Amino acid sequence: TTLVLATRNKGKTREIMEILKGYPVIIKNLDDFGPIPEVEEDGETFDDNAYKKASITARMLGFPALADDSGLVVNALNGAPGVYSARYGGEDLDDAGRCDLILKELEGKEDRSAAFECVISLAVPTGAALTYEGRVEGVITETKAGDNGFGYDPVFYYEPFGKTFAQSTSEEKNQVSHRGKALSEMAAEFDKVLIW
Ligand code: ITT
Repeated sequence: TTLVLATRNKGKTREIMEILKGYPVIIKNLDDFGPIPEVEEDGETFDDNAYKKASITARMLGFPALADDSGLVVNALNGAPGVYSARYGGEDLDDAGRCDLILKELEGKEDRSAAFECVISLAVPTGAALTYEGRVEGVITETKAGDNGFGYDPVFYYEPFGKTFAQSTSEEKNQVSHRGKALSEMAAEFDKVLIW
């Protein structure tokens, strides 16, 4: 079975490939198909965006497609950046800039609890899809720490590890992460997935 990863995010791609290593699928990336139009992410939930990315890609390319929509949910910020995690603070900020913005917005706030959430949508070319979800809770640090991972990992402190996700190895992170959980749920019913 061929599976197209419907993402342009390199950090996600790396983690998804690592997690699915050993499963009987041939993974293709969007870049393998040459120039194709961007899918506009205008949904209000992770679910909407994941389904949209997976189903449009599967229809367009004629292969099953897997999309990941995910983000950081900060309680003291009423759930922000949430579905806007990738572009929070505007197009000019990079990952480090977005981490700094979160730290600034949490200055003086007592509640630093947060979670990463992930919805994986697996769609076939007809548009039918299966959905898997994962969530992991953590605490926003006072300063950035660590160089591994991507996105908000340097400010996401995972208490059971006693360090941030950016200070963890990818094996450690994948064991407990929102993405790791959603994908292992998918892997648990891979037989169903494979007959598609
Ligand atoms: P695609 O839509 O092409 O997959 P994207 O980066 O636009 O890429 P999202 O809209 O799902 O994807 O945005 C998710 C953002 O949430 C991502 O850019 C990170 O900033 C953040 N994020 C998600 N998972 C993360 C993780 O495991 N560690 C750190 N940050 C994460």
